[in-house]
Amino acid sequence: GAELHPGGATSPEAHGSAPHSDPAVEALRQQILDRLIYDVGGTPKRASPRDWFVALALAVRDRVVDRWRAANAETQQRGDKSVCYMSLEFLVGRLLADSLGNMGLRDTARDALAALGVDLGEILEEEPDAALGNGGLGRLAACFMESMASIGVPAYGYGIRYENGLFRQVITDGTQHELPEDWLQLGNPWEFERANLVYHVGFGGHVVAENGALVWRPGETVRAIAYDTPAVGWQGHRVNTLRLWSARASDPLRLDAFNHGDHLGAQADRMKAEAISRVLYPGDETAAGQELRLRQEYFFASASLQDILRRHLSQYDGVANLPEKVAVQLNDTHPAIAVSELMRLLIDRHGLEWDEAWRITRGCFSYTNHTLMPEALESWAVPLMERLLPRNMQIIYLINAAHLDAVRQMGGDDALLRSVSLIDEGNGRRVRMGHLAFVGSHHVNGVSALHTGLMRDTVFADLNRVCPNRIVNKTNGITFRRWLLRANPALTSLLVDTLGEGVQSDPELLQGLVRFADDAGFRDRFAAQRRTAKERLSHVIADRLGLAVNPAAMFDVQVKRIHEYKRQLLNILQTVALYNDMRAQPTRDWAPRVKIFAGKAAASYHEAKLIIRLAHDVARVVNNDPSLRGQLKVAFLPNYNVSLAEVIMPAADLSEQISTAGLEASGTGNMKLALNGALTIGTLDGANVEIRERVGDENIFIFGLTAAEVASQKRDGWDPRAVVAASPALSQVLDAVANGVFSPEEPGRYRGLVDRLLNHDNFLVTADFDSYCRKQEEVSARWHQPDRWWRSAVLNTANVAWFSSDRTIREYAEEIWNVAPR
Ligand code: T68
Repeated sequence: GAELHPGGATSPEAHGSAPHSDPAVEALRQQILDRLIYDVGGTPKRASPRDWFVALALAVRDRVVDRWRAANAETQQRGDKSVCYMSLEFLVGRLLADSLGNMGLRDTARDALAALGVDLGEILEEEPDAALGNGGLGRLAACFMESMASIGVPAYGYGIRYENGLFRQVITDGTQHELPEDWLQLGNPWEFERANLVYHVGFGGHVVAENGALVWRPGETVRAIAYDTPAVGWQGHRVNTLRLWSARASDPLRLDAFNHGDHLGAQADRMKAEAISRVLYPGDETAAGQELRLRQEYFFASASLQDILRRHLSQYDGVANLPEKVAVQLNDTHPAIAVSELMRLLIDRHGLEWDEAWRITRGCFSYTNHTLMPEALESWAVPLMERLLPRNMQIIYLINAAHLDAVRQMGGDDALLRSVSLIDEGNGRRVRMGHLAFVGSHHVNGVSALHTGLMRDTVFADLNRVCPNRIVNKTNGITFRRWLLRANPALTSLLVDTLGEGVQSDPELLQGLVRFADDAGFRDRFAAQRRTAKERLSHVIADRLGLAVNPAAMFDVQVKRIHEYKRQLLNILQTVALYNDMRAQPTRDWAPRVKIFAGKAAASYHEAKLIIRLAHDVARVVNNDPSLRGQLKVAFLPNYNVSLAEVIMPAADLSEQISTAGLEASGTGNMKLALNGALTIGTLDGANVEIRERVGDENIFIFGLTAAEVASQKRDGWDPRAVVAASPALSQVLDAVANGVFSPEEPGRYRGLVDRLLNHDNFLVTADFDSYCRKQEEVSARWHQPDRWWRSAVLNTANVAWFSSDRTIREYAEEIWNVAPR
């Protein structure tokens, strides 16, 4: 029936079952057909694009599983040490293109589907994004999983299988609305439910003394069920496991209540238990302050540690050698409760003495810090911890007592003791999770050189004195397989033609491009490949926004979570200034620009949501002003996620990395953009500093206050009003915004926003404004000299190989985990 063909990916005549002449293609074609018929329950004639997606994914998964079993068997048999990467977020995105690419099956799959009358490109679009993360922290975990498999580090990723990932962002009249993300609605072909891998996680209740030992009697028990997804490395050499926990109630139903007619009440306990894995906490850089969040953290930390101990004891006689066999990385403090939980399991369940348990615990853990912003440093109220996790709270007190004793032995005074204590006595009593993670780990790392330095000098300065040499730097990286080879096939083919196939496996070969930077012919080819990507993005902008943009214009891109410290506002204000200038001098030879924004704001973050609104209000005015003759366009693309990023990164000419110096721990979008040939305009913040070192000062646009200058300006006090008064351009921009030029239907909409800038300006937007605008003029001038522009672009791609997450993982493996990649 024609009505069963809504997607139209297939043409009914083309389901020929004639064998393909290439045996590899034929084998896959047959496998896809089998999966379609026996697993999806479809027929080629009636299959929807979604059905084909599932059939292909299952066919690919079969092949992955063979490698997976082999890798696990080998690790077990050799007794190799493995890494357990504990993270509340894994922002993996889509998996089909990644698996095909890493398994070397892309062309085979394309041909096998073509033989079935189906277009691979269309099928790839059927896969929903696994949006199990907020932003950089979650995406980093996903890149690390891919790199660990690629370079042969045996690893498990441990996290939560959220039924609803990060919310779907819908913009109506410039306002963000959050809708639930339902990625599992149609099932998930990648995962295996492990019904036999179930652990019990307790909450509440009491600690009682029994036969001289303390025993925790939880008031409530939730079951954690494992779902495994294979993480395929480059060329399929190794396949690791992403193990995500789903929460199930111990008693699904109170049958007596149900039979008495209380149908909802009978399920209340179940709803409460299962809420743990219902939604990803959509907070970015803000403390949660929510009991459910703490339940999530403990739930996955406990289940993961029970799993690690079970696996270890199935192979070894005891736990004494655990640190030689397992390295547990805490991705931020979200899993930090694992420190006291491992102590609890070792002492209460496995009968160890305190000192031995502590030796093992500290031998296993290491902790990555991703932010120094005070409001983002996690802490939990002591009364909440006592109620929800009474035994863990006791253990935390004991850890703290030993820790403070040691500090006293070193001659620490009261101020030092207060500052390094796991309990903050200043704001009610709260457990400092960063301190717990720090004290319980053998290494603590920052994610860029600048950030690590600031850790040592500011937030962790006292702990660093007490535990010297524990803090190390591990500058972030990205997987080039996804962010170059897959996202940018056009540029990749040019790189392969120029540098050879090897560049796909060894990013250091990108260095070979340096000598082509002065080759005009090569620069033209480089620009031409990027033009392909820009046309693709132009289509997306036209489709989603109904906005026509000129692919020959400079694509000026800022894509990331919306946050005041990331200063999308600075970018928007500069856009307004440029708009004013263009209107004042309509005949000048302006560098045509498309300002592209994308990003989500936390649902309760009013200031961030207002910034989204302002971007839309400015876009409406600018995009509809005929006097600009199309020289400036503003596009805010809704619902930024990994797959949208894969379209944007290859198409950007200018990468905006303009956070207040000292506040962006690293950034990873900056690396993706530079790798694809965008020039960066940025502050000396996070990894921008290291990008500059590699691409060279003349190929990056640095502006603004340094982290040290920001700190001293804040310390000395400053007056944003004086700064504004001294800048005619900024005064004009702020007047326009404050007086409703962009919001005539509600002239006061941005009064508060402008007042905040004039009175506080916590993120130094006004302080950096003039310096930013001057730098943007340099950017425009460079754009007018295409030879120079494309030379710089080529040198960006050529010089950022170091930001491969393979490099980052090798450093972790050698300096923190003590595991040998194979
Ligand atoms: C990011 N952090 C950093 N946090 O902001 C970024 N936070 O500089 C860095 O490159 C990246 O981590 C990787 O190191 C985040 O993304 C969160 O998403 C987050 C989520 C929940 C609570 C707090």
